[in-house]
Amino acid sequence: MKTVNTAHQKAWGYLEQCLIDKGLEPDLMLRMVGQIDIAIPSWALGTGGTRFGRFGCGGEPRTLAEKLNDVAVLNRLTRCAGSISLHIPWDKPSHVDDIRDYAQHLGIRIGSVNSNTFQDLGEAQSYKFGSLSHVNRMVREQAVAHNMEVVEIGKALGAETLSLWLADGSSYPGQDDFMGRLDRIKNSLREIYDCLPDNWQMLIEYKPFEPHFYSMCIPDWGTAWLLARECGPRALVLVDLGHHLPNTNIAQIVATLLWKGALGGFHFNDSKYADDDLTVGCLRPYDLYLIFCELTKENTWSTQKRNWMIDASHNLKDPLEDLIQSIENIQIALAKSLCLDRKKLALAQEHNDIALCEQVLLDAYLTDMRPLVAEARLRSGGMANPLSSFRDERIREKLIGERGSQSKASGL
Ligand SMILES: [Mn+2]
Repeated sequence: MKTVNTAHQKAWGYLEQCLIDKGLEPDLMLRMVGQIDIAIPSWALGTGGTRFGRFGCGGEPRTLAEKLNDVAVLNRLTRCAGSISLHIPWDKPSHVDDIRDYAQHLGIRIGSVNSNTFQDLGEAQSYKFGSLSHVNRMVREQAVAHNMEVVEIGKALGAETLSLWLADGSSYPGQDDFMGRLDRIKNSLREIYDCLPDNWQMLIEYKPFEPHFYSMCIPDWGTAWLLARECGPRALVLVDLGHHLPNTNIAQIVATLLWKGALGGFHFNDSKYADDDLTVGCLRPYDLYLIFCELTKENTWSTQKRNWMIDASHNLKDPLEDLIQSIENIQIALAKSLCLDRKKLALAQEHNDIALCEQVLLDAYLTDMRPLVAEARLRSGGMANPLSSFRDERIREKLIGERGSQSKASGL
């Protein structure tokens, strides 16, 4: 342990001096990196699966209380995972007060509550052909009522954000009427929005494909923003990194949404082909960095309430290890973006000096910011290397001992 600390002190001392020499403020950077609050979704705490199968890792949380325990472990190690996002009804608590008190006891907040109208769970009306945009009024009413129930549960738990992703769409041309569907979805969203408490936000998530392949009701950020505008100022757009067609320039989308004050939050993950839900930054760390360069531009970072969340599915890796890696990669991308010499970049842009523009971006990107991320964590009481600590403390083995090797939470 002593060697690790000495090595860290050396690396941090060197980096700190480099940052000062560049005219940056290491203390401010430490605060910004240390204070990012990344919500953990309840559904990412257990092993996910594919349409072919699921291979559990054991010791997975079986109840909402156990999910809270797992988030508390992540937060103890990283000090920036202090909230959990819930999916209703998967996480519908039988005793709301108990869960609220237990979360408080663990120092965990309820980040956002997510409604579920993409599967039938015993309701009177089926969501097979849609929910908030369904042609049948009774289905729409059921879906609206479900969202209102989610808000009620969220209120009781202290949440302040409703996240909506709709599976509504069509797989064949002519199956549905585009404009009629937009009208119906707008009316349903308005009904939900009008019932939100004043301090709540409604986040509208988009996705161009899946489960439908001809059209999705809310396929892109533009449609999400148009619908949000129909509702009111507390309706905003949620960007899920995996919800884009391959090679989409997400940094540009983020900039456009920031320009309009329309960005409500993020679902972080990474992907090779589609909505692969892989570890954040495992494949395209440079793209993630470019997104953070937009997010941390002057006057936009920290001026708005943001909902940062990891939305990933862990099929092969230990879910907690995967989440630790995702958190680390988000913090590294953030830290790198804070190294960007924006004055130099602006000047190079003014002169159309493309090579220099790219060089300035790369200078920041290629700076090894891991010592700063570790230092930020140490200063807030976390671990320099959370993944090593997770393994050294044999946390998974202990969880398997407590919960068994076959445990699996509902809805995962
Ligand atoms: Mn998502």
